[in-house]
Amino acid sequence: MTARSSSLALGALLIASSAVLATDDHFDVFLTVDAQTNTLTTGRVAFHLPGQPVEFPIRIFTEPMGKLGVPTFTDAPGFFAKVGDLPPSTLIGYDITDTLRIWSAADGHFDDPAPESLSITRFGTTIETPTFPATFAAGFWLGISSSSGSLHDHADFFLLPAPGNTDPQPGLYLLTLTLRTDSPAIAHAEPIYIVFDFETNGAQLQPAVAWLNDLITPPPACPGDINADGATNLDDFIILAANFGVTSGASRAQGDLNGDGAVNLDDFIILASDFGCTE
Ligand SMILES: [Ca+2]
Ligand SMILES: [Ca+2]
Repeated sequence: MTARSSSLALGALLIASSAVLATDDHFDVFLTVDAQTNTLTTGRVAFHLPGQPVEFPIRIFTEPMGKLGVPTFTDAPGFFAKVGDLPPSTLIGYDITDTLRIWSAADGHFDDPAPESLSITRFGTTIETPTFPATFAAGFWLGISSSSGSLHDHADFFLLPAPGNTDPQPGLYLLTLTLRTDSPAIAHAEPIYIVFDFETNGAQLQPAVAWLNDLITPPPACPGDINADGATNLDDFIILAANFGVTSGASRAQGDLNGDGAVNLDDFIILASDFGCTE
C-alpha cells in the first residue's frame, strides 16, 4: 500500500469519527456575511476558551499536523458559524487558489512551491493542491448552514510526500483557499491562508505569520510608516534603529520596508526619503 492510498483509506475511516473530532480543542475558521458589502468574511473562533470567543476579521490560520497519532494528518481548522451568522440552508465551499508552498527559514518567505502536496477530503471526495503556482483547483462543498444559519464542518487534511519519497520533509506548509457560498448574491471571501506545521514544533511560525500579514496588508500611503499610524516620523525611525542589522525574518512592523526580511540601509533609505509624510 502506498503512502497515498493508505492516507485515503485512513481518511475514509476518519469520516466515521468526525463527531468525536468535533469535540477536540481547536481553532476553527469563523464564517459570516458582512451586512454592508454582502461578502463572505472570515474570523477565528477558539473552541478551547470559555465562551468560544471570535477574533474578526482573520485570514491567517496556523495548525499543527499530527492528530490521532497520524503525523501527516489534521482535521483542523474546521469551519464554524453560530446561529444567525450565515443565511439559512446555504452551501459553503472552497477553491484552492495556489500551489502548496513551503516556508524558507533561510530566506524568510513562502515564495517556494513545495514538492509535497496536500489533499482535502470531505464526504469521501478528495482534491489535491495544484502542481503549478497561482493555479486554481476547484474544490467542493464543505457543508450547508442549518435552518438557523449555523454551521460546523471539518474536512480532513493530509500532507502527501513528494513523488518518489516516502515521507514529507519537516516544514511549514501554506495552503491558500477561497471560500464561497452557493448564493450568487454573496461575494466570495478574500483568500485565507492556512499554515500547517509538520514536525517543526513551531519554531518559525511567528516570522511565517508576520510574512503573511505583510502579504495581505495593503501598502500604506506613507512607504516609510513602520508603526502604521499614518505618518513617517521619528517613531518609525526608532523602531527601525532598534532592529537595524536583523538579517532575516523581519516584518514590516519591525522595520523591513522593502520586504526582504532584513532590516538594513535599504530600509533606512526608504524611511529617510519618506520622512515627514502624512496620509
Ligand atoms: Ca509611523
Ligand atoms: Ca529590508
